[in-house]
This record gives sequence, structure tokens and C-alpha cells, in this order.
Amino acid sequence: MGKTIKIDPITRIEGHLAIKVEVENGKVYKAECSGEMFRGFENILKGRAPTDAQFITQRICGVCPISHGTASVFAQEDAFSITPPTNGRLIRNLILGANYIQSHIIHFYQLCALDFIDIAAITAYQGKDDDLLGLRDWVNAQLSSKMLYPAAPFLPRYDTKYVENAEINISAIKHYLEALEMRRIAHQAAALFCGKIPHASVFVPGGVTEVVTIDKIEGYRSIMGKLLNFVSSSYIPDVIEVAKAFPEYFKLGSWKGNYLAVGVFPENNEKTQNLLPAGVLIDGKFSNIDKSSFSEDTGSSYFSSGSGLHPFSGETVPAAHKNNAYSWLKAPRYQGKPMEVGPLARALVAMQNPSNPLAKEITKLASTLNLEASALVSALGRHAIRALEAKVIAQRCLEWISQLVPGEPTFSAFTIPDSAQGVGFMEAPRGALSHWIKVAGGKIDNYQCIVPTTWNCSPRDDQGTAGPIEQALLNTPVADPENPIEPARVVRSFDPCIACAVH
Ligand code: NFE
Repeated sequence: MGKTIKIDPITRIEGHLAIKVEVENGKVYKAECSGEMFRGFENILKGRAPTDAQFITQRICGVCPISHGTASVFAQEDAFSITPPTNGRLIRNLILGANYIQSHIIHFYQLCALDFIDIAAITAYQGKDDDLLGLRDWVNAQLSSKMLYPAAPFLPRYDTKYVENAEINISAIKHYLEALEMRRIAHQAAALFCGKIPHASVFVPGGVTEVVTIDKIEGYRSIMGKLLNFVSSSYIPDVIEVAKAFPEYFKLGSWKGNYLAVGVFPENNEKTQNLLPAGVLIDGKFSNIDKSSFSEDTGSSYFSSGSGLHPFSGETVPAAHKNNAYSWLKAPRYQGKPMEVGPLARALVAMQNPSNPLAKEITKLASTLNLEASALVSALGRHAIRALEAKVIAQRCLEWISQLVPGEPTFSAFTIPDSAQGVGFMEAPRGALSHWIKVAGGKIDNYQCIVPTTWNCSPRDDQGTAGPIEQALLNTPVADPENPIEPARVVRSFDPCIACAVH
């Protein structure tokens, strides 16, 4: 007799994602991903000035607002036929780069590491580090209190196997604390060029409204150097330690997937070349992106909107009591297929060109760890790629910062046509993001966001085909149904964000 396990919410911070798995003979044989809230941003945007969109859509999320702001101005640039000047393109890359790095660091340390690292090791810490001593004393005091959840967010936790080596645990806990500081300074670096974080004030179609000065260049360079150092000396080594302790997660979380990456960090003003390139892999076969191949099904979603619509004609009509629906996410499809997006998709696309910097880093790590290429398609593969990506982005940001020219323009002028449409393709940290805008009478006539987590946490489509995470969970072992750490580790490797994913 099978057992149903529901983990709700499963994300440590980012929104209301519930996972339901059916387990028989110790393995998952059916899974459902449910986004449990309605957003309605697409409806809020209708009838407004197009240039409101880059500010309103940033409020979708506090983690990846830069991606939404950028996708929005990219969509308008496509619609208005404009390109930014070089300074504008570089500043956007620099803001986004800092935002990516903080997102990856937070994902590993704050959202996932405690699934692997033994946080309880801190209770017996005998060293001299002030931060660790402070944490030890706080955790011990909490544990001896009568609070309902003492020492949250560290404890309680699943009763399972964690890293056993005390030195590795203590070092990772120290990095957990340092990661918070890294996030703070990454925000500071971005804010040098975008006014404030999380919701930046400088994005306009055609570039950014910030100017370039030597003090901003030097401030950014100094912070990015510190971030690169943390990524290289703490983040990547910690992921490797987790990988050594849990090698089975180079197999778990895989699926016979298709992959979509829409390209990010433009290397030219026309956005035809990207540091992390665009492409589609279906059944292992590579092709370029075709804008007409996108659609969203609503059969399993709490929407009465038409199903299978292209995003230019997408609708967002909530239907909270719809029969047979189980998610506030729609089911995005490319050529009718579910697609995994995110670091793994970016890596598989980048590896089509072995001289791509991310591809080179992955090849090096795979050889250090003696991994088969197939090991990348896994929960640990996603973690490892994210860490390497953070390094590649930080390195490239240090080059872009040197290419800024004080005094040169940072935006191009534009006019809003009476009628136009455009798409902004942009890789957010969690994967392929696209904003689709239709303008009529100079106002927003329709706006749809198809977001990374919508792809990954997609519910079943109208054909009954499960989404990527629903498929990646199949056959995941669950040793103890009271402590279902294995599906939690698999789902969290995708870094879901439900505030972004729902419509
Ligand atoms: Ni709310 Fe986001 C990213 C976007 S997620 S975090 O990255 O776009 O699906």
C-alpha cells in the first residue's frame, strides 16, 4: 500500500510551494507540484504605460527583481526597435552579475546547505571564532528554552544522515554566516549602479539612467573581488565537500529532460551574443530558440483562461475552485514539451561550445571529481554548476567594469509606438525568463511573464504530461516517510521561487 507524503511549504524562504509524493516500496512513483497563491501582476499591468512595467514587475520578487526589470526593458527594446549604448549594456550586466552571485550564494548556504551540513555540530564548538561562539551560545540557549521551534531556522530538521566530519561542518557553518555578509556587499555593489536594491530605479528601455564615475567603478571592482574570493575559496570547495559526502545525489534528481536557456549577459549591444548562450535541447538535439514555439496550458491550473495560448495572447483569469486543478502555476511548454530551465540547462547549452568559460569550468570540475557527463543531470549537478557559474560571472564582471567609459552615454532615446509587440528573453538565476508585451494606443494591451520556476514546477499539461520537477522526483528513494529529506533535496536543487512562478 502506497503512502502519500506532503511537504508544504517546501521552500525555506521563497513562497508557497507544496510537493505531494506517492511512495511505494521506498520510492516515489507519482509527484505533484502545487503553487499555492495567486499573483495577478499581468492584470495589474494592463492599460498602464509600458515604462511602468520594469518597475512593477520587479515587485514580483525580492530575490530576482533585477531579472524582471531587465526582461521588461528587453521586451520594450524588442517592441520599440532600440538598442542600448555600450555603457548601458555593461552597467546592466554588472548589476545583474552582482544579483546573480548573491542569489547563488544564498541558494546554496541559506536555502540548501542545512539539508547536508550538520548544524548541530555548532552546539559542541570549542574553537575561538567569535561568530561561531555567538552562534553556539544562541543555539544552546534556544534549545534549553520552552519555545515551540527553538533555534529556527537551524532546528528542528529532518532526522537523517548529515556530513559527519566535524571540521567540515564547522567550516561550512562559518561560511553560512559569511554568506549573509556576501549577500549584503553584493547588494551594495549592484546599488552603486542601480540606486537601490532589491527594487532598482534605473532601468529604462535603451539602457540605464545611471552615469559612470571612477568612484563607482572602483567601489564595484573592490566588492566583486571579495565576492570572487568567497566563491572560489568557500562556495566551490563547500559544494565539493557535500558532493564527496553525498555522491548518490549525482544520480538523484535526474530526468529524461529537455532543456531551455534563453541567453544572458549580452556581449554585444544587439544581444545576439551572450556570456551564457541561448539554445534548446530536445531529446539531446540542439536548436536555436523559436519565439512561436512557446505556449502555456491551464488544464491543471486554477485559471479559466484559454489553454495552449501563445504568451502574446496569454490570459490570466483566476478560478480558485476549478475542478481537477492543483496549482496556481500554468504549464509552460516549448513545442508542447516541458522544459527544465536553470543552471543545468544553461550549462548543457553552453557545453555545445567547449571554449565557453562555463563549459571549461565544468569540464575541469568533472575531471577533478572523476564524473561522467551524465552526473551533471542531477541534484548535485545543479548545485555544482551554480557555484561554477558564480565564479565565471564574477570573473567576467571584473572585465566588464574595466570597459566602462565615464562621460559616455548610458541610454539611447526612444519613442513608444502606438502599436507594437516584443519579447524580452533573459536568464534569471533560476533559469529562462521571458516577458511578452503587446502595446496598443501607446498603453500595455497585454503582458505575460513566463518565469523559470513556472517551467520547473509546472503542473501537468492538458495531455497529462508532468512538469520537470514532477518527473525528476520519480524513483527518488524515501528511506523514512517521517523524514522525507530525499525529495526535499531534489526539489530544492532547482531553487524554486513561487512568488515568481505563479501568474
Ligand atoms: Ni523569485 Fe526568479 C529567478 C525569476 S524565479 S526568484 O531567478 O524570474 O522563477
